[in-house]
Amino acid sequence: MWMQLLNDIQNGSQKSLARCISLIENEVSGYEQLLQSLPASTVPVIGITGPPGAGKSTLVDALIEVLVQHGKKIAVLCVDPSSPFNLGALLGDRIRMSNWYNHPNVFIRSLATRGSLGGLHPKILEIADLCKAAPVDYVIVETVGVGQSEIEIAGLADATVVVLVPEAGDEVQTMKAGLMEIADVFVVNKADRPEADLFVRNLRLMLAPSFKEERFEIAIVKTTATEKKGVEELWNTIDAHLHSGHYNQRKSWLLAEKAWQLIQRRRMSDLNKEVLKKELEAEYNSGTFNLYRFVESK
Ligand SMILES: Nc1nc2c(ncn2[C@@H]2O[C@H](COP(=O)(O)OP(=O)(O)OP(=O)(O)O)[C@@H](O)[C@H]2O)c(=O)[nH]1
Ligand SMILES: [Mg+2]
Repeated sequence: MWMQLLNDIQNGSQKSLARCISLIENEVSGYEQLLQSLPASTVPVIGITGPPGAGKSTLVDALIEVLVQHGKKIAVLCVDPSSPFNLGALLGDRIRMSNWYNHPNVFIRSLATRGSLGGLHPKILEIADLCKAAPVDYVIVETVGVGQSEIEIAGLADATVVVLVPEAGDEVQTMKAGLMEIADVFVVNKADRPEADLFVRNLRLMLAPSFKEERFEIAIVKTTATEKKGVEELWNTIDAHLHSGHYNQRKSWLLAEKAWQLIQRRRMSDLNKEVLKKELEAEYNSGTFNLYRFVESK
């Protein structure tokens, strides 16, 4: 089943891709072998992040249009932190909001974080890797920038786009350093608001010190996503970043972290607390019980 699925995905079946993502999310037996069979891929991942309501989804929709016009194929993953206020029905609405849901060159999938603490999504790396096996030119991952997720998106993405809005004027000074540090490209969306130009100037001033650290220059692009303004320029900026040859150090960290988790999981896989309890009980009654020798024997 799995190899057939992978084959279908590689041949462009969106249905198989959708099915396979669900199987991975649910850790259906065999998914690990499938992941091991994935060929190496250089499909770039573009991360779009920023505060809630900044216009990320509207912008992604507009970006898709630009890419489709350029003849590109794209997979889009939207990660929504699940909370009691953000139920499945709402997720459904978000998907339906997109004009591109039924386009043959566009695959869109919404993923709920299912309450995993802080992180983006427990299987985001696996799912992004799977999407990269499909015949797509880019994988776009939209995520709300909150806490831990910033580090993950920055490691996952070959280009990280941080979307801000002019209202955040005061907020920007105190904004979580996290979002500022990960940006390869800044977008000031809702540029139809009068404060936009001032905000861009302030942002530029704020970013100035980082030039001294010989960091490559971080681009700032103004967009009005609802009117699709600035979106072509945004794409050119992202594309330029992808071609800049800038190596994303964060990727190594994310991969190391993930490898660490997977190795830990594999090494622990034969350990079962029920069994441990029984073994401990047996030893405990032997009269020579020592917890630390017991652990050493494992
Ligand atoms: N005025 C104006 N409104 C915008 C613009 N872009 C998006 N919006 C509006 O902002 C609201 C939020 O847009 P979304 O695209 O859902 O924002 P988001 O960042 O994806 O939101 P979350 O996924 O909930 O974090 C919507 O009502 C959009 O119509 C813009 O350029 N100008
Ligand atoms: Mg959104």
